[in-house]
Amino acid sequence: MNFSNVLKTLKENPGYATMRGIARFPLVRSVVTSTRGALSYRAFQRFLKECEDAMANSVFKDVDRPKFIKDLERDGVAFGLVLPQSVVSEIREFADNSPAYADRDPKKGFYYHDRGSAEAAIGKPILVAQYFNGLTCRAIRDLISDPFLRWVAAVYLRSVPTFVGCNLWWTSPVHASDEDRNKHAHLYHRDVDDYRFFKFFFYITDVKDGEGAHICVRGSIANPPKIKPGDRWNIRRYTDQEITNYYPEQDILEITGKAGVGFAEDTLCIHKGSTPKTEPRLLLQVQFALFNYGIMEDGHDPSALSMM
Ligand SMILES: O=C(O)CCC(=O)C(=O)O
Ligand SMILES: [Fe+2]
Repeated sequence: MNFSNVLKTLKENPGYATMRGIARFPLVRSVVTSTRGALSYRAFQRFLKECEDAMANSVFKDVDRPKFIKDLERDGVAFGLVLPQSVVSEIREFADNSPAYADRDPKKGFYYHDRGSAEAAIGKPILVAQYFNGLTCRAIRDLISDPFLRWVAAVYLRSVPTFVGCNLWWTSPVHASDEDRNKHAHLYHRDVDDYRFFKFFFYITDVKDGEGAHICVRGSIANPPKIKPGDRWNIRRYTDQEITNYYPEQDILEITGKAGVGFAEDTLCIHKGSTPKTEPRLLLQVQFALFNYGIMEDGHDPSALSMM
Protein backbone atom coordinates (compact mmCIF):
# COMPACT_ATOMS: atom_id res chain seq x y z
CA MET A 1 0.00 0.00 0.00
CA ASN A 2 1.45 3.41 -0.88
CA PHE A 3 1.50 6.40 1.46
CA SER A 4 -1.60 8.13 0.05
CA ASN A 5 -3.59 4.87 0.34
CA VAL A 6 -2.49 4.58 3.97
CA LEU A 7 -3.73 8.13 4.66
CA LYS A 8 -7.04 7.41 2.91
CA THR A 9 -7.60 4.22 4.94
CA LEU A 10 -6.61 6.03 8.13
CA LYS A 11 -9.34 8.60 7.45
CA GLU A 12 -12.05 6.16 6.34
CA ASN A 13 -11.40 3.25 8.70
CA PRO A 14 -9.03 4.41 11.46
CA GLY A 15 -9.42 1.26 13.58
CA TYR A 16 -8.44 -0.92 10.66
CA ALA A 17 -5.56 1.32 9.56
CA THR A 18 -4.16 1.41 13.09
CA MET A 19 -4.46 -2.35 13.44
CA ARG A 20 -2.68 -2.87 10.09
CA GLY A 21 0.14 -0.72 11.35
CA ILE A 22 0.68 -2.26 14.76
CA ALA A 23 -0.68 -5.85 14.67
CA ARG A 24 2.45 -7.00 12.89
CA PHE A 25 4.22 -6.83 16.27
CA PRO A 26 3.69 -10.02 18.31
CA LEU A 27 3.71 -8.17 21.65
CA VAL A 28 0.87 -5.88 20.49
CA ARG A 29 -1.15 -8.86 19.26
CA SER A 30 -0.72 -10.62 22.54
CA VAL A 31 -1.57 -7.60 24.75
CA VAL A 32 -4.74 -6.74 22.78
CA THR A 33 -5.85 -10.40 22.76
CA SER A 34 -5.37 -10.91 26.48
CA THR A 35 -6.98 -7.57 27.36
CA ARG A 36 -10.08 -8.34 25.32
CA GLY A 37 -10.15 -11.84 26.84
CA ALA A 38 -9.95 -10.46 30.38
CA LEU A 39 -12.68 -7.87 29.72
CA SER A 40 -15.11 -10.44 28.36
CA TYR A 41 -14.14 -13.31 30.66
CA ARG A 42 -17.63 -14.10 32.02
CA ALA A 43 -19.31 -13.75 28.63
CA PHE A 44 -16.57 -15.99 27.23
CA GLN A 45 -17.27 -18.74 29.80
CA ARG A 46 -20.99 -18.49 29.08
CA PHE A 47 -20.34 -18.65 25.35
CA LEU A 48 -18.22 -21.81 25.70
CA LYS A 49 -20.90 -23.47 27.81
CA GLU A 50 -23.59 -22.63 25.25
CA CYS A 51 -21.46 -24.17 22.48
CA GLU A 52 -20.77 -27.29 24.56
CA ASP A 53 -24.46 -27.70 25.43
CA ALA A 54 -25.35 -27.54 21.72
CA MET A 55 -22.44 -29.71 20.50
CA ALA A 56 -24.68 -32.71 19.75
CA ASN A 57 -26.20 -30.60 16.93
CA SER A 58 -22.84 -29.91 15.30
CA VAL A 59 -22.02 -31.52 11.95
CA PHE A 60 -18.47 -31.86 13.36
CA LYS A 61 -19.47 -33.36 16.74
CA ASP A 62 -17.10 -36.35 16.29
CA VAL A 63 -13.97 -34.27 15.69
CA ASP A 64 -11.43 -34.39 18.54
CA ARG A 65 -11.72 -30.80 19.79
CA PRO A 66 -8.68 -30.59 22.11
CA LYS A 67 -6.46 -32.04 19.35
CA PHE A 68 -7.90 -29.63 16.77
CA ILE A 69 -7.08 -26.64 18.99
CA LYS A 70 -3.65 -28.01 19.84
CA ASP A 71 -2.80 -28.42 16.14
CA LEU A 72 -4.09 -24.94 15.31
CA GLU A 73 -2.06 -23.35 18.15
CA ARG A 74 1.12 -25.28 17.34
CA ASP A 75 1.07 -25.34 13.52
CA GLY A 76 -1.29 -22.47 12.61
CA VAL A 77 -3.37 -25.04 10.75
CA ALA A 78 -5.66 -27.92 11.81
CA PHE A 79 -7.26 -30.61 9.69
CA GLY A 80 -10.06 -33.14 9.99
CA LEU A 81 -13.31 -31.38 9.06
CA VAL A 82 -15.74 -32.91 6.56
CA LEU A 83 -19.04 -31.30 5.57
CA PRO A 84 -22.04 -33.58 5.09
CA GLN A 85 -22.77 -34.23 1.41
CA SER A 86 -26.13 -32.46 1.74
CA VAL A 87 -24.39 -29.23 2.84
CA VAL A 88 -21.89 -29.44 -0.06
CA SER A 89 -24.77 -29.95 -2.52
CA GLU A 90 -26.78 -27.03 -1.13
CA ILE A 91 -23.80 -24.65 -1.37
CA ARG A 92 -23.06 -25.90 -4.88
CA GLU A 93 -26.68 -25.33 -5.86
CA PHE A 94 -26.49 -21.76 -4.50
CA ALA A 95 -23.35 -21.23 -6.61
CA ASP A 96 -24.93 -22.66 -9.75
CA ASN A 97 -27.98 -20.44 -9.39
CA SER A 98 -26.44 -17.11 -8.31
CA PRO A 99 -24.23 -14.68 -10.21
CA ALA A 100 -20.54 -14.65 -9.35
CA TYR A 101 -18.52 -11.43 -9.75
CA ALA A 102 -15.30 -11.31 -11.77
CA ASP A 103 -12.40 -9.97 -9.70
CA ARG A 104 -14.92 -9.38 -6.88
CA ASP A 105 -16.21 -6.37 -8.83
CA PRO A 106 -19.92 -5.74 -8.03
CA LYS A 107 -20.43 -4.53 -11.60
CA LYS A 108 -19.10 -7.71 -13.20
CA GLY A 109 -21.73 -10.33 -12.45
CA PHE A 110 -22.08 -13.48 -14.54
CA TYR A 111 -23.25 -17.08 -14.13
CA TYR A 112 -20.22 -19.28 -13.71
CA HIS A 113 -21.35 -21.67 -16.46
CA ASP A 114 -21.04 -18.67 -18.83
CA ARG A 115 -17.40 -17.97 -17.92
CA GLY A 116 -16.31 -18.17 -21.59
CA SER A 117 -18.64 -15.35 -22.65
CA ALA A 118 -17.82 -13.31 -19.53
CA GLU A 119 -14.10 -13.53 -20.33
CA ALA A 120 -14.80 -12.47 -23.92
CA ALA A 121 -16.79 -9.50 -22.57
CA ILE A 122 -14.02 -8.23 -20.29
CA GLY A 123 -11.21 -9.29 -22.60
CA LYS A 124 -9.15 -11.29 -20.10
CA PRO A 125 -9.21 -14.58 -18.23
CA ILE A 126 -11.14 -14.55 -14.96
CA LEU A 127 -8.92 -16.04 -12.26
CA VAL A 128 -11.28 -15.35 -9.37
CA ALA A 129 -15.07 -14.97 -9.34
CA GLN A 130 -16.72 -14.33 -5.98
CA TYR A 131 -20.31 -14.59 -4.77
CA PHE A 132 -21.84 -11.84 -2.67
CA ASN A 133 -24.40 -12.12 0.12
CA GLY A 134 -23.43 -15.74 0.82
CA LEU A 135 -25.52 -15.61 3.99
CA THR A 136 -28.64 -15.83 1.81
CA CYS A 137 -27.67 -19.51 1.37
CA ARG A 138 -29.26 -21.44 4.24
CA ALA A 139 -26.48 -24.04 4.38
CA ILE A 140 -23.85 -21.30 4.81
CA ARG A 141 -25.93 -19.58 7.51
CA ASP A 142 -26.33 -22.86 9.40
CA LEU A 143 -22.63 -23.57 9.14
CA ILE A 144 -21.71 -20.22 10.66
CA SER A 145 -23.79 -20.99 13.72
CA ASP A 146 -22.39 -24.52 14.06
CA PRO A 147 -21.40 -25.01 17.76
CA PHE A 148 -18.08 -26.69 16.88
CA LEU A 149 -16.94 -23.78 14.67
CA ARG A 150 -18.00 -21.28 17.33
CA TRP A 151 -16.32 -23.23 20.13
CA VAL A 152 -13.05 -23.44 18.18
CA ALA A 153 -13.30 -19.73 17.38
CA ALA A 154 -13.79 -18.81 21.05
CA VAL A 155 -11.01 -21.03 22.36
CA TYR A 156 -8.54 -19.96 19.68
CA LEU A 157 -9.35 -16.25 20.01
CA ARG A 158 -9.52 -16.54 23.83
CA SER A 159 -12.69 -14.49 24.03
CA VAL A 160 -16.19 -14.24 22.57
CA PRO A 161 -15.50 -14.50 18.84
CA THR A 162 -16.76 -12.07 16.22
CA PHE A 163 -17.90 -13.55 12.92
CA VAL A 164 -16.48 -11.13 10.36
CA GLY A 165 -17.49 -12.63 7.07
CA CYS A 166 -17.86 -15.52 4.71
CA ASN A 167 -16.51 -15.63 1.18
CA LEU A 168 -17.38 -18.13 -1.52
CA TRP A 169 -15.39 -18.01 -4.74
CA TRP A 170 -14.27 -19.88 -7.83
CA THR A 171 -10.63 -20.06 -8.85
CA SER A 172 -10.34 -20.99 -12.52
CA PRO A 173 -7.71 -22.81 -14.59
CA VAL A 174 -6.52 -19.81 -16.61
CA HIS A 175 -3.27 -18.13 -17.56
CA ALA A 176 -3.75 -15.12 -15.35
CA SER A 177 -1.65 -11.95 -15.40
CA ASP A 178 0.92 -11.42 -12.63
CA GLU A 179 -1.23 -8.51 -11.47
CA ASP A 180 -4.31 -10.76 -11.06
CA ARG A 181 -2.26 -13.50 -9.38
CA ASN A 182 -0.95 -10.94 -6.91
CA LYS A 183 -4.36 -9.34 -6.35
CA HIS A 184 -6.00 -12.71 -5.72
CA ALA A 185 -3.43 -14.04 -3.26
CA HIS A 186 -1.71 -16.52 -5.60
CA LEU A 187 1.66 -15.31 -4.31
CA TYR A 188 2.89 -16.31 -0.84
CA HIS A 189 1.88 -13.83 1.85
CA ARG A 190 0.75 -13.39 5.46
CA ASP A 191 -2.59 -11.79 6.31
CA VAL A 192 -2.82 -9.14 9.02
CA ASP A 193 -6.61 -9.01 9.36
CA ASP A 194 -6.80 -8.38 13.10
CA TYR A 195 -4.82 -8.66 16.34
CA ARG A 196 -5.99 -12.29 16.42
CA PHE A 197 -8.10 -14.01 13.79
CA PHE A 198 -8.33 -17.18 11.74
CA LYS A 199 -10.34 -18.74 8.94
CA PHE A 200 -12.11 -21.99 8.20
CA PHE A 201 -11.75 -23.18 4.62
CA PHE A 202 -14.08 -25.72 2.96
CA TYR A 203 -13.61 -27.16 -0.50
CA ILE A 204 -16.94 -27.35 -2.33
CA THR A 205 -15.39 -29.09 -5.35
CA ASP A 206 -12.80 -31.90 -5.32
CA VAL A 207 -9.31 -30.40 -5.19
CA LYS A 208 -6.74 -32.81 -6.61
CA ASP A 209 -2.99 -32.40 -6.87
CA GLY A 210 -2.18 -29.36 -9.01
CA GLU A 211 -5.83 -28.29 -9.17
CA GLY A 212 -5.95 -25.10 -7.14
CA ALA A 213 -4.86 -26.38 -3.73
CA HIS A 214 -4.55 -23.90 -0.90
CA ILE A 215 -0.89 -24.03 0.17
CA CYS A 216 0.26 -23.17 3.66
CA VAL A 217 3.53 -23.40 5.55
CA ARG A 218 3.00 -25.34 8.76
CA GLY A 219 4.55 -23.62 11.78
CA SER A 220 5.38 -20.40 9.92
CA ILE A 221 3.09 -18.43 12.23
CA ALA A 222 5.78 -18.30 14.89
CA ASN A 223 8.59 -18.16 12.36
CA PRO A 224 8.01 -15.54 9.65
CA PRO A 225 10.60 -15.56 6.88
CA LYS A 226 13.55 -13.31 7.61
CA ILE A 227 15.11 -12.93 4.20
CA LYS A 228 15.47 -9.19 3.63
CA PRO A 229 16.22 -6.53 6.28
CA GLY A 230 13.07 -5.72 8.25
CA ASP A 231 11.23 -8.82 7.06
CA ARG A 232 10.32 -9.81 10.59
CA TRP A 233 7.84 -6.88 10.64
CA ASN A 234 7.31 -6.33 6.97
CA ILE A 235 4.11 -7.44 5.24
CA ARG A 236 4.85 -8.29 1.65
CA ARG A 237 4.48 -10.91 -1.07
CA TYR A 238 7.20 -13.58 -1.34
CA THR A 239 8.37 -15.51 -4.39
CA ASP A 240 8.00 -19.31 -4.44
CA GLN A 241 11.75 -19.59 -4.36
CA GLU A 242 12.11 -17.44 -1.23
CA ILE A 243 9.68 -19.72 0.58
CA THR A 244 10.99 -23.05 -0.68
CA ASN A 245 14.53 -21.99 0.23
CA TYR A 246 13.52 -20.82 3.69
CA TYR A 247 11.25 -23.60 5.01
CA PRO A 248 11.67 -27.40 5.11
CA GLU A 249 9.90 -29.06 2.21
CA GLN A 250 7.76 -31.21 4.51
CA ASP A 251 6.21 -28.10 6.10
CA ILE A 252 4.97 -26.64 2.81
CA LEU A 253 1.54 -28.25 2.69
CA GLU A 254 -0.38 -28.42 -0.56
CA ILE A 255 -3.84 -29.12 0.80
CA THR A 256 -5.87 -31.39 -1.47
CA GLY A 257 -9.17 -33.06 -0.67
CA LYS A 258 -12.60 -34.13 -1.80
CA ALA A 259 -15.55 -31.74 -1.92
CA GLY A 260 -16.53 -31.19 1.72
CA VAL A 261 -13.03 -31.30 3.21
CA GLY A 262 -12.37 -28.45 5.61
CA PHE A 263 -9.56 -27.08 7.78
CA ALA A 264 -8.83 -24.09 9.99
CA GLU A 265 -5.86 -21.81 9.43
CA ASP A 266 -4.50 -18.73 11.09
CA THR A 267 -3.48 -17.01 7.87
CA LEU A 268 -0.81 -15.06 9.65
CA CYS A 269 0.96 -18.24 8.48
CA ILE A 270 2.69 -18.03 5.11
CA HIS A 271 0.14 -19.20 2.52
CA LYS A 272 -1.19 -18.73 -0.98
CA GLY A 273 -3.78 -19.99 -3.41
CA SER A 274 -2.58 -21.91 -6.43
CA THR A 275 -3.95 -21.73 -9.96
CA PRO A 276 -5.67 -24.95 -11.05
CA LYS A 277 -4.40 -26.69 -14.19
CA THR A 278 -7.67 -28.05 -15.55
CA GLU A 279 -10.51 -28.04 -13.00
CA PRO A 280 -11.94 -24.98 -11.26
CA ARG A 281 -12.02 -24.86 -7.46
CA LEU A 282 -14.98 -23.62 -5.44
CA LEU A 283 -14.01 -22.62 -1.91
CA LEU A 284 -15.93 -21.33 1.09
CA GLN A 285 -14.02 -19.32 3.65
CA VAL A 286 -15.46 -18.36 7.03
CA GLN A 287 -13.57 -15.86 9.16
CA PHE A 288 -13.64 -15.12 12.89
CA ALA A 289 -11.69 -12.39 14.66
CA LEU A 290 -11.67 -10.16 17.74
CA PHE A 291 -13.01 -7.09 15.96
CA ASN A 292 -14.98 -6.46 12.79
CA TYR A 293 -13.56 -3.71 10.59
CA GLY A 294 -16.14 -4.37 7.87
CA ILE A 295 -13.42 -5.41 5.44
CA MET A 296 -14.05 -9.12 5.06
CA GLU A 297 -17.80 -9.11 4.54
CA ASP A 298 -19.28 -10.22 1.25
CA GLY A 299 -22.51 -8.28 1.90
CA HIS A 300 -23.57 -5.90 -0.87
CA ASP A 301 -26.77 -4.00 -1.37
CA PRO A 302 -28.43 -5.94 -4.25
CA SER A 303 -29.19 -2.63 -5.99
CA ALA A 304 -25.44 -1.96 -6.24
CA LEU A 305 -24.82 -5.25 -8.06
CA SER A 306 -25.05 -5.65 -11.80
CA MET A 307 -24.46 -8.21 -14.51
CA MET A 308 -21.88 -7.68 -17.25
O1 LIG B 1 -7.23 -18.95 -2.66
C1 LIG B 1 -6.56 -19.35 -1.68
O2 LIG B 1 -6.44 -20.54 -1.39
C2 LIG B 1 -5.84 -18.33 -0.82
C3 LIG B 1 -6.76 -17.34 -0.23
C4 LIG B 1 -6.11 -16.51 0.83
O3 LIG B 1 -5.03 -16.03 0.74
C5 LIG B 1 -6.89 -16.25 2.04
O4 LIG B 1 -8.05 -16.71 2.14
O5 LIG B 1 -6.37 -15.60 2.95
FE1 LIG C 1 -4.48 -14.73 2.47
